[in-house]
Amino acid sequence: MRNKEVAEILRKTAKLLEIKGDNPYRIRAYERASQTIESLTKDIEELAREGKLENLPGIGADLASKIREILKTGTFFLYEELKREIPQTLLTFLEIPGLGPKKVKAIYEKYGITSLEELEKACLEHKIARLPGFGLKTEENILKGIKLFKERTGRKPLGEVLPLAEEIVKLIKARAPIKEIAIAGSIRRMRETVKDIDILITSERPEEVMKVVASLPLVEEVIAFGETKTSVRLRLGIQMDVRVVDPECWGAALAYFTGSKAHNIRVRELALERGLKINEYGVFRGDQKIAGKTEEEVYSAIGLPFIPPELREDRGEIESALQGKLPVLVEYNEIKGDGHVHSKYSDGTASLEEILSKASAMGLSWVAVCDHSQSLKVAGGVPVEDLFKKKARIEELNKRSERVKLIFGAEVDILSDGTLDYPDEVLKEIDFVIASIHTGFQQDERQLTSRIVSALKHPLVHAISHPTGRVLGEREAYAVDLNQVMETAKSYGKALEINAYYKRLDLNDINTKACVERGIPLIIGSDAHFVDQMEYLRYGVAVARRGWCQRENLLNILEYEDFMNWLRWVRDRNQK
Ligand code: DGT
Ligand code: CA
Ligand code: ZN
Repeated sequence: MRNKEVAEILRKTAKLLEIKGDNPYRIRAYERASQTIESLTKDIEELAREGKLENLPGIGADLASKIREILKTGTFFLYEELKREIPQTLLTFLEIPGLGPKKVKAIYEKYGITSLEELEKACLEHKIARLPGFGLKTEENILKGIKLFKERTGRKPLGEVLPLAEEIVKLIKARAPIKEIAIAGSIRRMRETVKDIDILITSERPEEVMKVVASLPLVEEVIAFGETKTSVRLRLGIQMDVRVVDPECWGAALAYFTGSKAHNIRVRELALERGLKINEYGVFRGDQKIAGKTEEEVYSAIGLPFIPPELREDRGEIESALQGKLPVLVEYNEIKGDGHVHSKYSDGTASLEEILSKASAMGLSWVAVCDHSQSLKVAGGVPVEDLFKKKARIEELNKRSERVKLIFGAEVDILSDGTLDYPDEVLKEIDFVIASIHTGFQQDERQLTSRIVSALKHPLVHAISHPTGRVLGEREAYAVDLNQVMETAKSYGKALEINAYYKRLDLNDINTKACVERGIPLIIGSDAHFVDQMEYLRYGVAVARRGWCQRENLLNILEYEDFMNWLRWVRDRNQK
């Protein structure tokens, strides 16, 4: 049944036409068709095959042919055209109480606002109230609407939820009679965003445990209370499901509730092929339970090695596991350096000394201090004179610091014409040059791609930072042909960054995997602007692992001297 899919496209078409200010009859026609199809109990594909689409109420020859086009191609001409004309993100604005299509259109046309965050900001700055037909009251309503909408729909970034989940685990451990406890679900898989917190526990006194859970200080509301499962709503606006399971089933439950669903389905199919049954209680041959206590035992009963949670997305891990070719993923504690940190020299808050001591506390051996370049005034871009002061200071500090070294780096802006924001004589004095785009996002794909490609080809550049520019929940990736970027990086031996700031995670897991497959070197950078943000490195490692990264793919595992050698080697190779 593809009814939902078809209804959804027609509904979005109606909305986009509304924002555009199109003919109301046409808009209504798409809306009605969408509702009709949504409420159908018959399969739309079948109706189309039987030539009966035209019999549906409100669907004439014209709409019927469009529906056939959707069924054939997954989309249709008008919808594609509208999507090119109007940013699709505006559709979410219509879901906000207090915002109709006319208002959305006015806001977009006046300020070019396309994300909820920008809209929120504009309201707080009272820019919206100033628009004709708006006013302070409307603005206030929009703000309320945004808040509700976020609570209703939002997946939350891992970087916000994981620390909370860990805090909760600590509290439960301290207060309740538990034996084992683990975070499962998408958090255990380290997915970039998560819907809820899934926690598994074993205990001999489940009721006591659940009472502790229900009365945790972070709990806003108990949705369901039971000895085996309790669900609560946390103050952050996120749900948490806690399950107490039998220790004999611990491994099976952990595997089941870690998911992903797609991975579980493949594992279950494999079990069936082998005459076994698997569920959250164990692996069974007929009525006999043959595994369940540990995850290793569960996987092994089905003929699989243990598969790291970060890989469990049905992206080829089952096939690789069956062939004995699972990657040996880079480990969280193998990271020796941070490839991208900002200091007081640009818009960071930390002094070089503070960065050194944080790195030391984290057990790192090097940190590349990559401040913004001169023309990025909003981010305190470093003028050339100060660059050399910074260089001298780093050399001085490095002499005194045995275990941890700073690397003199820069995050150099790629200007709109593809040239770099420092002259070559300056660039060649900088040990580590990462280049990135901070302005001119609106350019088309050809221009943006060629900017990045020329930066990659520049002999003094080592890496591209946050290659797609996306910011979770705030900004979509800019239009860039990543394939071409990767090809260029590959042929010039340059690295691409996994920016570990939890709202960026750019490259993401899928693009990281594409780089790994092509043998492109990767470098994780926390992009910290406060020293504590260096701890975001773990989210970068998570992306690396989800992208099948092994030691050989990642520059951060190198010792300081080896990394410095790589930096020189890249320049030597490109200057010949
Ligand atoms: P989320 O919460 O959307 O960020 O992602 P998950 O993966 O944590 O999803 P969630 O919380 O709905 O369910 C947790 C795990 O439970 C999921 O990864 C796999 C398992 N699970 C849930 N529903 C099903 C199902 O219908 N079939 C199978 N095989 N597994 C399921
Ligand atoms: Ca979940
Ligand atoms: Zn940066």
